[in-house]
Amino acid sequence: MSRLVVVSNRVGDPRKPAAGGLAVALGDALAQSGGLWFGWSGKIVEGGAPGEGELHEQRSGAVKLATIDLSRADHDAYYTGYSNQALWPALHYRLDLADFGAGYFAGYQRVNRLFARKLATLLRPDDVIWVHDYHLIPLAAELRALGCRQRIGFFLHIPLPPPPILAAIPGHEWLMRSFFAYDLVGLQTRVDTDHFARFVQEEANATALGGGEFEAYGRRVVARAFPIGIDVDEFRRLAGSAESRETEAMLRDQYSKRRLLVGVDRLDYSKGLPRRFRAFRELLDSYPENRRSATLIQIASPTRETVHAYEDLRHELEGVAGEINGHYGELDWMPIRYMHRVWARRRLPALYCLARVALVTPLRDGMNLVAKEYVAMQDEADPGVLVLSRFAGAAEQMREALLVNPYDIPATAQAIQRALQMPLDERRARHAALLAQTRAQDVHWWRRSFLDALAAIEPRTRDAAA
Ligand code: ADQ
Repeated sequence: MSRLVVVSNRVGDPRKPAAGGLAVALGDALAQSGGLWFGWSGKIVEGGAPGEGELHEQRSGAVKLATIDLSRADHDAYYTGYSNQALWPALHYRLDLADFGAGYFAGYQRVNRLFARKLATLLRPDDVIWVHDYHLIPLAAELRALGCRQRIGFFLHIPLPPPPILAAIPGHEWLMRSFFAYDLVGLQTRVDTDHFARFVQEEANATALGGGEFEAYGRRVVARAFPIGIDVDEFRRLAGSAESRETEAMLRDQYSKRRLLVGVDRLDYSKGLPRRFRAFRELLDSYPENRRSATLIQIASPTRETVHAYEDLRHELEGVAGEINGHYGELDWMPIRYMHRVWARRRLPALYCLARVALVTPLRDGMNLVAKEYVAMQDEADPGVLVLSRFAGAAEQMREALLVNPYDIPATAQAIQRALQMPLDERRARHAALLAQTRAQDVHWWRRSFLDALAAIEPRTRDAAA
């Protein structure tokens, strides 16, 4: 069995229960193969030399964790800059928010080169390497330049927009060429895969060889959709934790006379939070029977706070929530409970369990795992209803949710009302289909499908010339 090497910007410790979905998904596969997980340590060295960083190695059971520090200059250009101020907005269709600042691109290249240099010293010839997300698109090209011949796969967790948007990214030719150093490129949805196919054919004159394989720049790559999932049972087990039980008791006590709606997101402009709040206001306005009853609990945990767009969003959201609560609130009822703070993963199941409706209404999302977690936590005999944006990757699989266009605020309000009024039979039928889907294509299915597809690619097809 080949050793699995996972590379991602941040490294999770698979043995820690709070580690999160990716660590849960990859933990078993890493442990079975005595694998290696490589990435940034999370430490920023003030005044450190650009392109340099100390490597730390530690063990977590059978898994080796190798992490590297970043200098302040590298962190700001590679992570805050190019990854989160250029690629994140552009790949979420928000060119208006993208900042292709001077020095960002060079920093991105420099850190990818640094990762490759350090990682190459740890690799064995028959390793299988799996690189994750937009921070590391050029990593395989840098590894190939150092002579690495191992199988390398890449998975993009966020959307890939259509060709006209991709073509607006300065240096997009270089970025696209970088994908061809991989053997397999995994995307979240068929729509993303279609965008990839069109882009490489239109912009790089790639030849489609069938089965998702493309040839360009003298190399071949396979691009396919691998929609990521969750581990349903692992998530349900979290409900037994002390934190979850405590949260559930508190919610039952506080909200027994209310109908709870829930939103759980990182505070990010892609998640459509101001529009979600406006749709909720529209609900209270158009369907007054929900006043003194419907309560929206919105958790929006802080992220990337040094980026201006996030600060603007926070102010906007606080303004909208305050306005709605000021206008509709009563002494004994506040329409919106908005919490801008970090929430422990272990406390989420209780919130999902008690909510009659989940509002998952991003303007654009790679997948959105909150939608799947909500479905996993419903009581099958009396389940709640998922209101899901058609622009979340999850909408491709979760057809039995109430799909909405989050830009259409009255229609979203109408869908929320329908969710609140939905008869038990319909709720059960929709939920049963959603749960079966969430179980069938869970995170282990995702990992196996990707790694099987990577293993099935014949080495001779990598270089078109070979
Ligand atoms: P995210 O943008 O972080 O991830 P999402 O899939 O919604 O989006 O959440 C990932 C995990 O974070 C889930 O387990 C969720 O419970 C947790 N989470 C989100 N908000 C939280 C909060 N406020 N408090 C505590 N936990 C929270 C990126 C892409 C997504 C894609 C995932 C996985 O943007 O589109 O689904 O990667 O590929």
